Order: sequence, then C-alpha cells, then structure tokens
Amino acid sequence: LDAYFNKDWQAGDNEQPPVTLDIPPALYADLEQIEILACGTSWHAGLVGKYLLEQLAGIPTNVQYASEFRYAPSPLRPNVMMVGISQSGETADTLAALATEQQRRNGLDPAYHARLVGITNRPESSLGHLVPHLIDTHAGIEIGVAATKTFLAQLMAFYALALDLGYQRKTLTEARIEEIIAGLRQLPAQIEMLLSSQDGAIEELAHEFVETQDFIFIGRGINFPIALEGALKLKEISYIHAEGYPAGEMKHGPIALLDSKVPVVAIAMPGTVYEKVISNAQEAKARDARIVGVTSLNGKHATDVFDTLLPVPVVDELISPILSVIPLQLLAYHIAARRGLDVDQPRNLAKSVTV
Ligand code: F1P
Repeated sequence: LDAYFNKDWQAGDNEQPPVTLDIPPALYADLEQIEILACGTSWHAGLVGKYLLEQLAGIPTNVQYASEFRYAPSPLRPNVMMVGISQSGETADTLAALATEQQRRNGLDPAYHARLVGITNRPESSLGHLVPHLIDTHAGIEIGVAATKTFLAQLMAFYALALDLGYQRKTLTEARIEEIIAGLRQLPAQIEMLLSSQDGAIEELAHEFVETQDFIFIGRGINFPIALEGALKLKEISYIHAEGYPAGEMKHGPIALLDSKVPVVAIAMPGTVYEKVISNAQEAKARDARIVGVTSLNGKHATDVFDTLLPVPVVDELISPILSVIPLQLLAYHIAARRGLDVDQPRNLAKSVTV
C-alpha cells in the first residue's frame, strides 16, 4: 500500500503516486461510521466510496448531500470520520457542511470530536485549509466546468482509503490487497486503450442522439453511481434530460417512461450483478427502448441484448467504475459537441459554486 499510494512511492513509470494518502492511525481508532459530504459529481464519487468502504473495510458509511446536511445535520454519534470531497475545493455547501460539523462537535467528549478528511485535487483551496487531513488526488484543475478527470481521481482516493482501512482493520487479506493494486496499476494503459479505440466510435454514435430528448441510465452495485454520473454529464453539457436508476428500481416506476424514443444505457460489467443488469436491460428492450450497453468484451449475452455496444477492457468488477464511466463521459461530450454546445463552459453552471 505504501509503495503504491504514498510515502514509499518510487518514481518510475509514473511521476507521482495516484493519490497521496496520509491519514494518521488515530483517525481510524474505534471508528464506527463514515459520513461522506459532497455535491454533484463529487457526491457520486462518494457513493462509489461508500460501496468500497463498506464492502472492503466493513465500515457503515453514509453519503450525504452537503447542501442538505449543512441545514439538517444527522444526529451526533461518536467515532465518526467525516470525509468532504470537492474537486474545486471551493464549493460553499461542502465547506459549510464540514465547518458546521466541526463547530458543533467542539467542546464535546473527545470521542465526538470531528475527524475531518478532505479529498481534493486542490490542496491549496479552502477545503485544503479547512480540514486537518487531506487525500491529494494530484489531478490538476479541471479545464471544463463539468468534472471528468477529477472524478476518476476521486475514485482512486476511495480505493486508497478503503484498502488502507481494510488493511488496518484486517478485513482484507494481503493477497486480496495485492490483487486489487495489481488491477489498479493496469488502469493507465487500459484508459489509453479505451480512449484511442473508442473515441471515434462514440463520436459516430453521438450523431444518432442529437435530437434525443430523454435518456435513462441503469446500473447496479458499484456501478449504480456510474449510472447517476452518466446521466449528470449528459444533463450538464448536452442539456438532455437524463435519469440514472439502480437497475432493479426500473420496474418500480421508471419503466413506465420507456418507449422507442428513450434510449437506455445499461452498465453491465461482468461480476456479481451482471446477469441481473442484463435481465433489466431485457425488460427495457421489451418496451421497445434502444439499449446501449457498457460492458467488457467478454460479457456473455451482451450482443443479444444490446443494440449498441460501448466496450471497455476486461477488469475486476471492484475497479470497473474507473473504466465504465469513460464511455459515458465521451458520449456526453460528443453529443454536446455535435449539438454545437460549449462543452467547457455549459450554460448556468459555475466552475465552483461558491454561494
Ligand atoms: C461540485 C459540482 C460539480 C459539477 C459542477 C458544479 O463541484 O457539483 O460536480 O460538475 O462543476 O459543482 P466540486 O465541489 O467537486 O468542486
């Protein structure tokens, strides 16, 4: 872990570690719960984080919208670690939620003291100054307003945190940690391959969706937040109405929306929930929806169900969100470009929401 994420990093094929994780062991002591606070895309990274922290480190984790939490914080509990995520490090809601939490815990029993951690690519930001402990994602600033590369980097921060906690709490074997890190190490090459092999195909595909008015994205498990993020990217930069759902929730309402005019993007990465997502995609196909599938090339039945395939390299399900989100980012980008929109400066959106 140290060799991959922090102090013992040896300069080699990369210039710096994927993230710098420098959390003192005292922050983990008697830890009972983690509260994640964020907005927008960072909130989606938090949802992936919840999955990792609960499944790998066995810590109950809540993900809260900072814009809600700041006015209605959860009841105080002891031994809670608060994790604020913000790529800009300047989002007012996230800063206010963290500051509120810090203040209301002041003067209480030490078990209730705020254990604040920030995740950002801008350690020099207000978030960097507010929190005593940072996971620096080294992602640089986002050129565009809509977060893309910093989202991948925020996910990496959660792999680092969950693996570190899982190691300390002995919920993970060393062999499993090594296996996951080996998978993470392959990501840069896999991302290069994905970008070079799929960018053109997705650009072509985007032509077919220029007039589309509604999209639905579905996913399960660790890829459910990626369905939310795919939908958000499309809203933010293409101005197309899009919703993300946990695939199993479709039958509880949203399925009524489906017809031939509403494409459904199904994130079906091979793993524990693959068959379930395929069956949800089949339900949508039976309602005449066009099905776009995000899957690895070895996904069984994929070609039967999906009208269009967005292939991603073969990857462990646990780290698949880092790859599965990329075709969705590209899709939003190319549809927006095709519509003649400014992908870097979408209307009504600010680089950092400071009010
Ligand atoms: C949060 C956020 C972004 C979104 C847009 C508005 O930003 O919701 O996710 O793309 O830029 O702000 P941050 O707290 O991660 O900087």
